[in-house]
Amino acid sequence: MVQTDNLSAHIDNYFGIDAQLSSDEIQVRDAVRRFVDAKVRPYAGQWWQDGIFPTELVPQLAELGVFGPTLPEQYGGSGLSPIAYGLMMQELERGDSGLRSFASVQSGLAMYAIYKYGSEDQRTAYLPKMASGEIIGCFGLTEPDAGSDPASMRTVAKSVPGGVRVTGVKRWITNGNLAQIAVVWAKDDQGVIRGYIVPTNSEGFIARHISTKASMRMSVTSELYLDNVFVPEDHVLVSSRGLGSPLGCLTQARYGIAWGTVGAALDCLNEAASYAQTRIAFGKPIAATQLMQERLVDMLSMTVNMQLKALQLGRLYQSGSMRYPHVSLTKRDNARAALVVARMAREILAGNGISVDYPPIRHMANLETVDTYEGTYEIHTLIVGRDLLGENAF
Ligand code: TGC
Ligand code: FAD
Repeated sequence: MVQTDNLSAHIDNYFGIDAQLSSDEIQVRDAVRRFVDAKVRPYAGQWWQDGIFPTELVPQLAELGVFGPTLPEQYGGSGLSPIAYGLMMQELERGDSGLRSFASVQSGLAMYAIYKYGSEDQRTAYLPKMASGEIIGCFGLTEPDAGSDPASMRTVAKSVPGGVRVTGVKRWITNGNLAQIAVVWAKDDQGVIRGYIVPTNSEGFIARHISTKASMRMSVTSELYLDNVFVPEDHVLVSSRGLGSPLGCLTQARYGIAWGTVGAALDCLNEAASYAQTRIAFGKPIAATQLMQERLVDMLSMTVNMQLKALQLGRLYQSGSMRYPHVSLTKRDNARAALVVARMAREILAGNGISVDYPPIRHMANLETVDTYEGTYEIHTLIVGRDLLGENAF
């Protein structure tokens, strides 16, 4: 029998993934893992139950370089490889999807929007402070009546002398009540979607915390109300134009989710396997029963598939040949597979499995959101279907 102490290493590296990573990538991954093991995993169940995001960890997360890891150092980034970024997300989500979400929104959505579509002045004004966690950002695309189909958004930015006035409602916005700035997407006078950097202390801006979630309880999710909020001209994301701009940001964050979900699956598999080795029923460990072995091998198989797909996606990214349908396929499949693995882990822990004293049910509830946000399973199916068959079936 593999001893419980070695079990995690045995499972994590079952298909020899470590040999495919550079020493820098392993170093980055292990640093985030040590942090999550020491500062997050022991408390995650309680934070989740209480609906608390541990904001005191933000400076330490910044120190680890998780905000803007792939951005150039001149903007406070770490200039890391896409695979190193993915591994960071994996380790954060091993702790909790809400922790990874915080970093995804800060880096992949808010910082990336400013980096990609902002002016040089906007980059230098915001990105270094966002990398250090001094400024928190959120990303407002979804509305109460426009989720999967963001082109139907109603939020408008009307031209006025010196800038625009933004009016509308954004719903389900991660970090909304923590953020100092919101990247808000709205239609201009010509009906073109553009991005606006909106300080959250602007007159007419209100963030309302959504407290009824039974998923992602460690993450802060909000509704943003913008009532005629004045946004000066120099806060418009200069090169943003059309739906492709916010969707370009989503590609970055979806890439992070494709990796993050591997971490949630690994945590569930590790927990279930070690539980099965020590839980006695009918005079022997449940790991010694054929049915439990089949279940754990199925979980391992799904997790290995997730790892390999994330790694190949990272290689495509690194070589410049990643296209957004590749990201959709991986986000779709890995989020769904992680959800299945988490449910199976919950079953193996049985009665104990329904308690947040153990991670599987927390991951399972979180992964319902992960399967939905950044494009639902169905939307990613249709994105890939269109790419495969050349027919738009939305
Ligand atoms: P469509 O005609 O397909 O596209 C419009 C333009 O955008 C381009 N494009 C993309 N570019 C980059 N990355 C992508 N993923 C892109 N997808 C499309 C496309 O080439 C086109 O460019 P151009 O130059 O031809 O104009 O637009 P559509 O209206 O048919 O809709 C497409 C659809 C359904 C795929 C899209 O609207 C979609 O992805 N819907 C899902 C919405 C979504 O994912 N929302 C996420 C909100 S943010 C969030 O959930 C954060 S959670 C964060 C966390 O906590 O981790
Ligand atoms: P709908 O669009 O109403 O979809 C309802 C159902 O219909 C889904 O099952 C969908 O797959 C299906 N459907 C829709 N169209 C089709 C079709 N053509 N064919 C087949 N099926 C279809 N958004 C942000 O902008 N920023 C954030 O930070 C953010 N964070 C989030 C955090 C959490 C905790 C959650 C839950 C959501 C967050 N979202 C955020 C919003 C998220 O991206 C949306 O919930 C998601 O895109 C789906 O939109 P919807 O909920 O309006 O579902």
